[in-house]
Amino acid sequence: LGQKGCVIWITGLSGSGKSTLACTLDHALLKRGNLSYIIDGDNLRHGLNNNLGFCAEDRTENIRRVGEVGKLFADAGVICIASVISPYRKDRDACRQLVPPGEFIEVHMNFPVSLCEERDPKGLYKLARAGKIKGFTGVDDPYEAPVNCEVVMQQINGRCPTPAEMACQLITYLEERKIL
Ligand code: GGZ
Repeated sequence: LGQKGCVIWITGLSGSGKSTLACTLDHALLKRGNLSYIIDGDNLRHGLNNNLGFCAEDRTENIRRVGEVGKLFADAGVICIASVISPYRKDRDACRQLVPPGEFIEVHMNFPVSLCEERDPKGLYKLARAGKIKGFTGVDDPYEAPVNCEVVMQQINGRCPTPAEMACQLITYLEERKIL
């Protein structure tokens, strides 16, 4: 395959662009002949994790399962792109411990909640502000930002990088680390 299995763990608020980046990266990898697979919080919650909600215990269990599935893909030599809010640091760190050193690449979508709320692609912030969704991350539920993650995505001179630019940055990172 010309690649090493790994887990690219994209963490950040709802509306921060995780899924879009995952999709763009997935396509870019496919185009260069690599094998990748996206596990998305939203998708897994319809199947494997359909018994879980959004209380702290359920989020922790959701992330544990995503981490274990990611480990299986990485073991199989696949570049697994996990796209989940994963709001708790200890849960992300536990997932990191599941794979060999260097094979867990944590990517923080570090965009202000105000920006994510402006985008509000599914209207969920609106519902959360209106009190119709309780315990919404970034509104009335915590998000613990990574402290020492591999890659941080953020605004530069007030401008957000495009999904293509971010995917490109990640591919360069993977090439430098000899994963690609
Ligand atoms: C956060 C919520 C909530 C609450 C529903 N808090 O933007 P989306 O819609 O498509 O992605 C969010 C998704 C989050 O699922 P995760 O599995 O990534 O969450 S976690 O890592 O915390 O387990 C959002 C939607 O589910 N959603 N209710 N209360 N996001």
